[in-house]
Amino acid sequence: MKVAFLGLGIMGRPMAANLAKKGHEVAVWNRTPKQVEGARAAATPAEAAQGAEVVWMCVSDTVAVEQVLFGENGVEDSLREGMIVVDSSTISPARTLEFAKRVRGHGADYVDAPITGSKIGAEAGQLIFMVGGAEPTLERIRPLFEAMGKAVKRMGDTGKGQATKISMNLMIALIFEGFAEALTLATKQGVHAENFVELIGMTMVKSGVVDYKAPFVLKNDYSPNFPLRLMYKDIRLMLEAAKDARVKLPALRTVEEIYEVASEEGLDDLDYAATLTLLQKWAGLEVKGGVPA
Ligand code: NA7
Repeated sequence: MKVAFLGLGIMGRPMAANLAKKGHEVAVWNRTPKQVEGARAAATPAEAAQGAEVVWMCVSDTVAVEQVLFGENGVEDSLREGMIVVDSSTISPARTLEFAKRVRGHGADYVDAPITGSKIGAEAGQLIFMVGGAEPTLERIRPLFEAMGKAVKRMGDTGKGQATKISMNLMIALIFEGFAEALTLATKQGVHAENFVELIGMTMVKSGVVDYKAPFVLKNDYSPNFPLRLMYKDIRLMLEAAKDARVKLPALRTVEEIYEVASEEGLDDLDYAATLTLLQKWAGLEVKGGVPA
C-alpha cells in the first residue's frame, strides 16, 4: 500500500522501517529531518501524504498530532476521499473525536490505534494495537498492522483505542510504582535486590511490567525505552479523562506527584523506571542511576 508515515521517534522509526521492509511504498516525514531505509523522505506532512492511501502518525502528544494534521503544510492539505488517517500516538481521547470529525469532513476516515510493546516490540514488529474505528476501515489496513505488530484488538468506535491505552498505562504506572516502593523498602531493610526480584517472579505477585523492567533496574540502566516525560504526559491525560468522566483516581494522584518531582529533577528523558531513583534517594540509599555511555 502507499503509506505516509509521520513521526520517526523511538517508536515511529522502526514502525516505518518495518512497513518498508514488507514492501509497502512508504514516504516518511519527521519534524527534525530523518531518513528511513527503503522509504522516501518528504519535506512536509502534506507532501508525504500527497497521493497516499494511508497516513500513519506516531508523534509525542495531542498538540503534535494537531500540528501534523492541521498546522501549516499539514496532512489536511492532501486529504482526499477514501484516504485513511491512523494515529498510533497516545493522545487525548476527547481531542481524538474532534480530529476524526474534521478529517471525515474531507471524505477520509480516521482510526486511533495506539500501541504497546515498547521500543523492543516496535523493532521486532511485535507491537499490539488497540484500535478505535469502523470495522471495514480496519480490514482495509490490516496488512499494515501485520507488518508492524503481532496483534490488533478493536476496542470500539473512534476514541476507544485512546481510552483503552491511557487506562492500561495507568496500570503500568501504578504497578511499576508498587514494585519500586517494595524494592526500596526491601533493600533499605537489607534484602538483596536480585533475591527480591527472583522471589517475586516465583509468586502470584509476578507481573509482566516487573519482568520487563527489573533487568534494566538491576543494572541501573535508565536509558529510555519509554521516556518518563511521555508517561508523565499520559498521567495528565488519565487525570483529564477521569475529570471528564467523573472518576476518582487517588493512587494515580499520588504517583503524579512523584513524576512532577522527577521532571523537576531533570529525569524527563530517562526511562520512567527512573522514578525508582527518587524513592532510593529519599530512603537514603545509594543511587547509581543514569544512562550508560
Ligand atoms: P519520541 O521518541 O519522543 O518521538 C516523538 C516524535 O514526535 C518525534 O518524531 C518528534 O519529532 C515528534 N514531535 C514532537 N512534537 C512534535 C510537533 N509539535 N510536531 C511534529 N512532530 C513532533 O516518542 P516515542 O516514539 O517513544 O512515542 C511516540 C508516541 O507513542 C507517544 O505518544 C507515546 O506516548 C506513544 P522530533 O524528532 O523531536 O523533531
